[in-house]
Amino acid sequence: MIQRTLLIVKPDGVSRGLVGEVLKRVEAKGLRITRLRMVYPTRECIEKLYDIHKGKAFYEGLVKFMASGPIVAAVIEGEEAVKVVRNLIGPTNGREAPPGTIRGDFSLSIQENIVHAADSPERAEYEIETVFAPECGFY
Ligand code: FUP
Repeated sequence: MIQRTLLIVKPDGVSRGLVGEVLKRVEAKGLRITRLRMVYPTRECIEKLYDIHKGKAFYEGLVKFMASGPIVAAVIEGEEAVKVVRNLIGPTNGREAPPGTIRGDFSLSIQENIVHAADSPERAEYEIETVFAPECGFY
């Protein structure tokens, strides 16, 4: 089934110059990039993006980190795109993510783990709406 999902290169991925590397892997897999936006997000936009994590111990640090610099958001389309992109990025903790995954190859951190990807088609629609809204930020 053709799906669309949201992939974000986080501030650490952008500042480390990994935007091209991440997008290259998505395209090499055979998925299509159908929208792209670089945005320096407001705190409000990130709070909306991560609404499901509100109240958790790592929430404040996560929001501050995600609003600390520009991010690159991409809408990705293809067969089972949600699962395929989750597999490309790997598990949350970069130290445990297997080599060959984006996090496994480029991160040693749980928080600064280069990328975010939606975990369901419903979340993908919500997150795309959030991050591509003009008021998400500037750039
Ligand atoms: P993931 O879907 O793999 O991005 O992971 P989660 O939805 O569980 O967490 C979202 C983000 O919160 C992670 F990318 C990083 C951050 N996080 C922490 O900083 N500490 C934690 O213990 C768990 C998550």
